[in-house]
Amino acid sequence: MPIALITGITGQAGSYLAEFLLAKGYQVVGMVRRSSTVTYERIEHIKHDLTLVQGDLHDQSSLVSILSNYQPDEVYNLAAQSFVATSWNQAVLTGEVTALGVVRLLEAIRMVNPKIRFYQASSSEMFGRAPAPQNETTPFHPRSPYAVAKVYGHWITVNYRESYGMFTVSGILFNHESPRRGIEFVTRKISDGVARIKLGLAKELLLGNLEARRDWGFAGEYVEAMWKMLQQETPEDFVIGTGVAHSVRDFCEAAFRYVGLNYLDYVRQDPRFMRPADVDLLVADCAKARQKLGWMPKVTFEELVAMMVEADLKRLKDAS
Ligand code: NAP
Ligand code: G4F
Repeated sequence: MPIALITGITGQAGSYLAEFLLAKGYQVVGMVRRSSTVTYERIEHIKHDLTLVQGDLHDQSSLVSILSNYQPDEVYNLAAQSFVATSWNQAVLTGEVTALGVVRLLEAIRMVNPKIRFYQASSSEMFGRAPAPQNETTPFHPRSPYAVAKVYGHWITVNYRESYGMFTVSGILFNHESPRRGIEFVTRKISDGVARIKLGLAKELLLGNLEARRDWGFAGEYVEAMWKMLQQETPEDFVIGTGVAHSVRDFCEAAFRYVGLNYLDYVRQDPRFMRPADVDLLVADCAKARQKLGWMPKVTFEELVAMMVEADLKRLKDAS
């Protein structure tokens, strides 16, 4: 039975990846960090099939122990301080976890077993201002401390491949969303806001930049691409997205329309949610992934919006 270690297993993508790998017959080891309250909400339903171990990307020796004790064949590094807005307020912490955390893990792998296959969760945020559509050869122009940290994570992953011949790959994923998305990210903030307004629990929805455009796909499908990257004969980096961009305004329009409301009656702009530097347009050219991985997303933008609004309506109704 192959063994996979997932860092960030309690996060949105980690939970879907764990489900996917369990279904493929893997033993799934999940690294979780110690906190005063348990954050297993997204993996509660599969918790008994997982091996959960304490560790932290800040702590090198915890990484070495986990690798030595469990001897994984594959490591998926999904852990990060992943919220772009927070990266301006906690720039050093973001660098420690999202950038240096990657090299701590790579060093641990190099020491324990350099044959382990390694996946790094890189981000389309690295492209920042680069002209769209973006692919594997597009130069990076990061626009936030988070994106700068991810650029380090990307290049150190490439560097360990080139320096030591290790099987390390960087998956450059565009925004992926789901009902499990953290509540502070814009899509989930909108789906939750729409559900609250529809159920009479809120009157308005405060947002920042409505004109930013993103390539939004369904997280549940993107984890297969991560796995496929580690099954290739040779390690290479891949861009993963849908190839279609929508604005935050489009997302609002579609989400409110889904429940029979007009977003213009409820959405207000609030400068508190504007960023010091934003990214205007991200859209993937994922021709390489289509050709070499045979990966194509199926869930459309409209289906994603509906899925998220439905889930929030149900959650709030069940809670009342
Ligand atoms: P997420 O929901 O924010 O999950 C982040 C995970 O990292 C959580 O499990 C969190 O643990 C863990 N973590 C944070 N700091 C840690 C530390 N110091 N040590 C160990 N674990 C730590 O993120 P996501 O949306 O699933 O994204 C997964 C990865 O893909 C991230 O690296 C993100 O930057 C990257 N990415 C995401 C997208 C996207 O659109 N979602 C696109 C491109 C790249 P707690 O539960 O304890 O907080
Ligand atoms: O949902 P967001 O916070 O996601 P962002 O910044 O694109 O980052 C996400 O995707 C990246 C991949 O490209 C990941 F690497 C990263 O970890 C994360 O998962 O914001 C999307 C857009 C931004 O332009 C933001 O300015 O929405 C705009 N926005 C407008 N109003 C807002 C809001 N974003 C948030 N979070 N909250 C608002 O009220």
